[in-house]
Formats: sequence, C-alpha cells, structure tokens
Amino acid sequence: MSVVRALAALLLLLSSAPASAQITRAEQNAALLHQIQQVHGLSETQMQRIREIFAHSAIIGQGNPAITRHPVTPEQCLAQLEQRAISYDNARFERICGARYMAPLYDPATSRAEDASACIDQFEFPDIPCAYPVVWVKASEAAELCAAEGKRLCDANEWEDACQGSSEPPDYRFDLALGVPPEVGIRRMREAHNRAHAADKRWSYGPAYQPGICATGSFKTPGCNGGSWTQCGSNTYPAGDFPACHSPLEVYDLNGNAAEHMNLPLNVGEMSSRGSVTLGYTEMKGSWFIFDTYRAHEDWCRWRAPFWHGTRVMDPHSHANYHLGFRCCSTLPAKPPPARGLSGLAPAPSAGSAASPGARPAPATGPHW
Ligand SMILES: [Ca+2]
Repeated sequence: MSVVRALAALLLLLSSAPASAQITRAEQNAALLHQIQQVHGLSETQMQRIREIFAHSAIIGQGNPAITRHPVTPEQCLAQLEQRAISYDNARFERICGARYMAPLYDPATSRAEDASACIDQFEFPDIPCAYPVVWVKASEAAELCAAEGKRLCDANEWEDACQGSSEPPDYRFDLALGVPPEVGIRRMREAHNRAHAADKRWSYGPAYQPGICATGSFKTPGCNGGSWTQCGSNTYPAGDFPACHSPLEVYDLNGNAAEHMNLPLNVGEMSSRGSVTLGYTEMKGSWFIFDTYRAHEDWCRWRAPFWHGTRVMDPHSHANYHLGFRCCSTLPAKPPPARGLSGLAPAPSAGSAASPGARPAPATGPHW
C-alpha cells in the first residue's frame, strides 16, 4: 500500500508541471529511474549502471513524448486498481524469487511454485505496476539492463512457459541449426517448433484470442509508417492496467502492450537460463498495443516469429522500435535434493543435513523486499 502511495506522490509531482510544458525524454527518464530505484530497491552501483545504459541511447524510454498519446494515465491505472481492491504485491512470490513483481516458472500439474528454478518479471520492464513499458530499447540494452538488476534476459522458451502456464524442459531443436547459417537454422527451428505446438496453442488468458482482455485496444499514431521516432508514438498502457490479462502463472501483459525482446539460443552454450552472457539471437515475443484492430501476425504463447530485424542479442546495432520492450528472468539457487521419506530407502536426515525437510536455499542475489 505504501508503494502505491509513493507512486501516486511521484506521479503528482510529475503532473504538477505547467500543463503547457512538454515533458522531455530526459525528464521522463529521470523520473522513471527514480521510480525503478524506489520500487526495486536497487543499490547505487546498480543504478549507476542503469543510468549509463540509458545515457548511451538517444531514444530509450517510454516513447517519444512529443507524439506519444497513452490511452490511460498511471494515475487512472492506480485508481482503478485501488477501486477494484487489486494489489499486485505477492509475499509468496517475493519469498521464492527474492525480488518484487516476479513469478516462479514451474509446472502446476507436477510441482509447486516453491520448486521453481527460475522466475520471470510479472510485467514488462521496468516491471512496475502502472508504469509504461520501456521501448526504443535494443536487445543488447535489454540484456544489459536485466544484468544491471541482477537478472538476465529470458530465453524464448521461458517467456513461452510463462504464457502457456506450464514450465517444460527447453525444446530447442539445436540439431537443425548445425552446419548452416544462423538465419537458416533459426527458420528450421522455428518451423519445427511452431508445428510441434500448433495443436496446443493458447493465449496467456485462455484458449482463444479475445479482444479487450489485454492492452491491445490502443491506436497507431496517424502518419506512422515504417516506425520512425518522429512519427510513431508509443501509445502504450500502464503495466497491469488489464488485470485479467495474465497467464496461469500470474504473468501480465505477455499478449499486448509492448512486444518483447527475448534470447533465442542456437546451442546450449547460448542459453541465458544456463548462465550464458554471450547469448544467442533476437526473438520478439507477444503482440502490441493495436492488435485488436491490426493483428499483424500470430501471437499465441509458443508461437515463434520470423527472424524480423534479426541479429545477435548482444550486437550493438540490434533492433529497437516504438512498440518493442522486454522483460527479465532470474535463475534461483539450486535447491537441496528432496527428502525421500516415504520409500523407507532414504536415510533419515540428521541434524544439520543439507537435505533437512524445510531447509531453504538462500534467496537469489539482487534486491530484497
Ligand atoms: Ca507484452
């Protein structure tokens, strides 16, 4: 509750500028960075790195303020949530993930949230309810921003798991990328993947596409053609403004609002979830804020997109545009092996045993709230 009040105070501060004054991108980013530090409890070292990444770009932020027209304000979003008694705070998830606004990735049919080995941001970066997503961000910057927060850019399959509502073993057909140029391998892997999952297609909120559930009812700036900075507003909604737009794992805005950079590995050594910082190739997930009127492509959970604007994730010239953001994941510390008390074969745990029932691993490094 106190955070909602703090956000409201910050927004009031921002909105107290004269109505005629056009807030600049620099001012908007300064407020955003302050909000990130407040909500996620980042250290000064972490913030310094995030400021460096922002300072290096002439376009990163919540859209070009000169032409962006958001359909809903953060104040309206906060008021709506308060009126409906909706809070996105989740003490159980925070305990598991070691950070605010992250959801454990697990298979509810076979395990518990406490068994998860990774977590994913519940909202698009900056992962703050009622904040607009950061767009005009390159894939390389997205990966750097996640790292600055003690997180990592998710692998494509983790985003898909979050959306589908079930964590499955990674199913990359790395064999199809062997000995061929990356774009050929990516196409082959993509086609095989989409064929394999077409029968169980679903959206984060249900088994069929539905307009109005997610942040897909906004509009394209008149004259926006080709995605230029001066012509295309980032007419996004505040994160979490559509409380029904969530997956069974309680991850929001996967469909709609901003499309999202992810990491597509072509071999096991490029998997973010296995600790790689080299990473693989760019992959765009989900859909964006005008999809109810312009469904430019498929957007079911496990659908993999063509290699649009494709590069290596860490390519300094990786793609950025007005409706493309990202979200981060984190790997949790390895858990002790489960106690095998029922079979009678396992020795009874002794005092101080690492396998003592109830023993919990240390929380992930990073912010703690
Ligand atoms: Ca999205």
